Amino acid sequence: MGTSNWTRRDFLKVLGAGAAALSAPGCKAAPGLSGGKSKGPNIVLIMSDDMGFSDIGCYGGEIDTPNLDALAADGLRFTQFYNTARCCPTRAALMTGLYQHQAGIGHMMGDRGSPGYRGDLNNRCVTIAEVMKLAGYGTYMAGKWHVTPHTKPEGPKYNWPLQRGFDRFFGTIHGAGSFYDPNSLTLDNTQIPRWEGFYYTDAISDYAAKFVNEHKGDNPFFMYVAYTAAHWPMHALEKDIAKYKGRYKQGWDVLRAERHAREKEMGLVDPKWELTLRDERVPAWDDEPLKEWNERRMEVYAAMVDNMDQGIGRIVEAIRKKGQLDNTLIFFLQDNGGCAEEYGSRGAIKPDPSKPVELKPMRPDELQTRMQPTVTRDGRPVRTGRGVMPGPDDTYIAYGKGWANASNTPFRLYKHWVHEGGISTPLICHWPGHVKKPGTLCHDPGHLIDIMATCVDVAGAEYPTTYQGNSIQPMEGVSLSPTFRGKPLAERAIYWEHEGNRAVRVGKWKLVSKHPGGWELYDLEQDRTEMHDLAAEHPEKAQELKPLYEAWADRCGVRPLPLKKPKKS
Ligand SMILES: [Ca+2]
Repeated sequence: MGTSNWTRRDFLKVLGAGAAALSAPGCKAAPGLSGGKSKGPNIVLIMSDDMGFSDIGCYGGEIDTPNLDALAADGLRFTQFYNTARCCPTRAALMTGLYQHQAGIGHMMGDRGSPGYRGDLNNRCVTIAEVMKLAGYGTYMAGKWHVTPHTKPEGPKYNWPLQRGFDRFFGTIHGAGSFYDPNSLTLDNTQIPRWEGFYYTDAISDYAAKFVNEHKGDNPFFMYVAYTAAHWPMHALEKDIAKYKGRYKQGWDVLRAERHAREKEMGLVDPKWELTLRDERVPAWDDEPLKEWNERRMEVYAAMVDNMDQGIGRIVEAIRKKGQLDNTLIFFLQDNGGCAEEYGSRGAIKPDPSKPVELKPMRPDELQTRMQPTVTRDGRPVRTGRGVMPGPDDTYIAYGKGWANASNTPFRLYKHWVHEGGISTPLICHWPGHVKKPGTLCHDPGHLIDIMATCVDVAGAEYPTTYQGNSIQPMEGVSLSPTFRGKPLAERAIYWEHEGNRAVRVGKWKLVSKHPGGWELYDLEQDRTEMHDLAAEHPEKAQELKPLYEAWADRCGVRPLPLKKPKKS
């Protein structure tokens, strides 16, 4: 790995170098804002897709993320921040400050026949962009939207970013696609074809930096940057993959052990929490027959994250060049845990490489409509299957369970489930002068719903009770700003439901169920890796938490499985 002798000192050195870079001479505090209604800071909310708790450097990963590490060194890192375990629900909760069912997106983009599961943002919620716009902010978005089923070029567009509070938008309406040729690629309200040399992660970074550069006036801006890295397919540029060649030779078992050691060293996880066992469906690395293929899958994954970090560096640089870095609150988080879906990576290689296929190339101006293209622009077949070496545009596969298991070190389960591996995310908060002790950790539990509350708080914005004639549900979260000053958050209950997987956490206690199983109870202070179910030992605690969950589920429109099938409209 070349990282086994990584010490705390090495990490601090990296962080220190980054911090120095960020606060280089010439980077003076921004002048006070004048003009716009809000005197609040700029807010940049960056989220990545399908990554585990331990992937980035400042959370124990070996992937090079110097720009995120620098933000962490100068900011605050949460060790117990939570998402909803899945793409669409996370985006719905993040954007609205409500639980996803309250915003209409309890599952994915299909209509499951009840208000909590319409698969489309409802009109009883507002987005952060809508609230910030009311406060006088410029509002920009680059990246993946994924909170409406209407992804076609001609709409309907009532729930596209420009209709939900953003002044400018570049990105994709749909939730997944090729990084070289994504479907539903959109500029403002118009779908566009990809251009020559296109790579989606770079395009998101460049548009975000461009929006920073083009922002005019004295009013602050809110920008949402939603990367699709490192969601499948494993697509990365050769220059970025080259850096990771051979880095995963020792396999997922060693990787998990190394990441766990660094997490303990950095104080991110408690040494008394046992490292979870390897997923029983994953072979020991020594027994894995396709080592070269598996190494390549992880090399590409790492390269995708690396490229995103480079782009975050360019966005931060654009803000710094404007003299606005000290006046900008930057968040970084991830939308769900590492993804064990073996998308495109099972079975024989298709189409069969030994049998030539004749495919029609796509016109340069043709809109891409397929999540998984069958053909590259120049007419080569896009291949899936076990053994396809990922990276280039004619492949479409996932990185697989073994690496997802390592991404989620030291926790259990994955994207979809609400055990800690599915819902735990890094949260970095960077705001010079306001985060009082740079480089520190906050161990208070927090949730996506808190981002809206924090934005409203720091911007001095008003969260509306009615919007465009509709009455708006009160926000569910709390402002995280006390934690910037080293103050604790008040204890409260936090809830999850996704695909019948359920949980409630109050303080150190978490009651959790993996559908269709029963309730398990964990003391997260002693055992955050959920290795020792205390439901039988502490039935009174389980009995205390169960009605809390049920009351929440009832209040927020959560329905038990099976949900109805999507209806044809
Ligand atoms: Ca995701």
